Amino acid sequence: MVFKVSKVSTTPFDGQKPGTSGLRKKVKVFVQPHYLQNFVQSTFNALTPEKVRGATLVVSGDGRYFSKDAIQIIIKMSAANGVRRVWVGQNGLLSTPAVSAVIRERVGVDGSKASGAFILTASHNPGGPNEDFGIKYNMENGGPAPEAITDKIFENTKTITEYLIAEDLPNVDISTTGVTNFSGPEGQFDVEVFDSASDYVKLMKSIFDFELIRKLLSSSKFTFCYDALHGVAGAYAHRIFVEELGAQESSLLNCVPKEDFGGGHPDPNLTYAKELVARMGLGKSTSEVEPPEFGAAADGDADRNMILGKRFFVTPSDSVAIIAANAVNAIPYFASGLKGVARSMPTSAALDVVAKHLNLKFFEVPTGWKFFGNLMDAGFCSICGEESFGTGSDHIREKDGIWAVLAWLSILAYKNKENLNGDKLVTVEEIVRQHWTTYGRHYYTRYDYENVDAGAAKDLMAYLVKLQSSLDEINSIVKGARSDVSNVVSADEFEYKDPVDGSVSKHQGIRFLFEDGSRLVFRLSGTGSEGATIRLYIEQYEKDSSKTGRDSQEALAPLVEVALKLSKMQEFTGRSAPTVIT
Ligand code: VG1
Ligand code: CO
Repeated sequence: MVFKVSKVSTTPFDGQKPGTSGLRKKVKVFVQPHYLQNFVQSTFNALTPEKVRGATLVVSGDGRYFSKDAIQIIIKMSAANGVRRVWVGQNGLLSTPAVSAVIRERVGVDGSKASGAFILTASHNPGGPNEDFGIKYNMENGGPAPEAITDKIFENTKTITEYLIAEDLPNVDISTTGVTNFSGPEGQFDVEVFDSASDYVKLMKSIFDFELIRKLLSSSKFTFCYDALHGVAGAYAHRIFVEELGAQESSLLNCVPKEDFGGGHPDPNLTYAKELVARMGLGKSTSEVEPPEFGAAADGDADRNMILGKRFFVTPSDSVAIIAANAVNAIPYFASGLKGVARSMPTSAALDVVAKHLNLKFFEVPTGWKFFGNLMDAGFCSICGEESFGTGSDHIREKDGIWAVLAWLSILAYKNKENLNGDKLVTVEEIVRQHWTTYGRHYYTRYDYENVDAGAAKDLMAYLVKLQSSLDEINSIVKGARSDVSNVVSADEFEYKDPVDGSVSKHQGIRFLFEDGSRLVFRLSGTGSEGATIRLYIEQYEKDSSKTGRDSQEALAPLVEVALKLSKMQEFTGRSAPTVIT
């Protein structure tokens, strides 16, 4: 039977603008007739024809509610748009980093290679019928579509009048691996369902010394815990940590992927990863049981990571700096040296200090992983990170949660190489404190005001931009709030010119830079699905090694006070406290 291609008339929906990482909306919005279809067709129309006709596309995601229906719709639309084959991870599951790896590495039995992917995820946002769904398109290099493409997609969504779909194509069983062949008016169309983990596991084994990590994990002195928060990381955790590296089954928490993430918020931070935080001895209740030496968590689509030691939290900004400082020795993939390092603007300058010490190329880009891709493709950057629990390298073009855990395990394994039978292992905390002693410490915190009235958030930002025209006025507010805080020496909106393609991204965050190197940054989130989220990033550098051991909220209290006064946070938002502090 030859499937038929139908042209379906449609009208545009408002607000289909991809944010920091794709289009994210409530499921209720996505299930409206034509809503997903409009976005998918607008994406096809934004690509050059050879990236669609005859192409191989990957479609999968973090398994959240509505994914299974969305996959069938995208398969039917791909068939109708002349795509040659669609690759789907078993049960529709592929982590965001695994999608990137599949695009870059996987070769089909007939030699085919993928040229792009629809990733179905809203990442760290909750899932379920009343929660969020999301979709984003990744390109041939395995990275998120750049702004030139996402802008085009958005323009197309505003004028769309019809989409193509093969309505009579039967649903494909995505629960079992194998190839299903179909015949269309223009020839063959195949759907291949494949194992979600194999390509990714193979890539990890080519990067890290699994033997060395295995020795660490099998040492009786080392204890480990990994929390997937019911996200897609669970589809990889057992294979990698238990089967490959010999960790105990009991080290895995919440590693069964669920459509609603067990009703939780799959965001690996101190607020939402409650169970792990308690197990690691960081919660308020002190448990009888000795916490593990090392703990980590992932977000819904497994591109984020949180790293914890026993009763110790590693800030993501420190984490990327520490990985960069140790990579050449501890990780075989980097043995011949780093090409350079990069961070997003609001991420602390801990990485800058390492780059300087090691004489590495260094880049500061706007928030969002898409900005790292060009640097990596051009060979300028090996390791990069964001303060928002994102860390990764040029092995793919997405941040990579499990990679970050393996990087930390590699550092621990390397530092304890000669020590596995000794008295005591070198701990996560010791590695971090040693790093601060060598490089100084960047005290860092982020305040999130979630679901604030969108108009109020806009007004607050506009007020700050206006305030930036007068340093005198700024400093009189600063000094009025706290006389012990240094002067603001520059205030601007971050603007980035891509050194590879020259493209310019404006309005990427409002910065206040202080004489002593402290920074305050304000920006609006681009990943929320309702209202607005204001993010306030606060950072202070301490070089004196006798002062690097303070509690960070205490050390930052004066700057926090200044930030709240400067922005009139409570006045604009009505909030006396943030929703989340990290
Ligand atoms: C947030 C983070 C940003 C990250 C983005 C996507 O964006 O701040 O650093 O790249 O999420 O991460 P925003 O615009 O809300 O601040 V993920 O794991 O949600 O794909
Ligand atoms: Co994510």
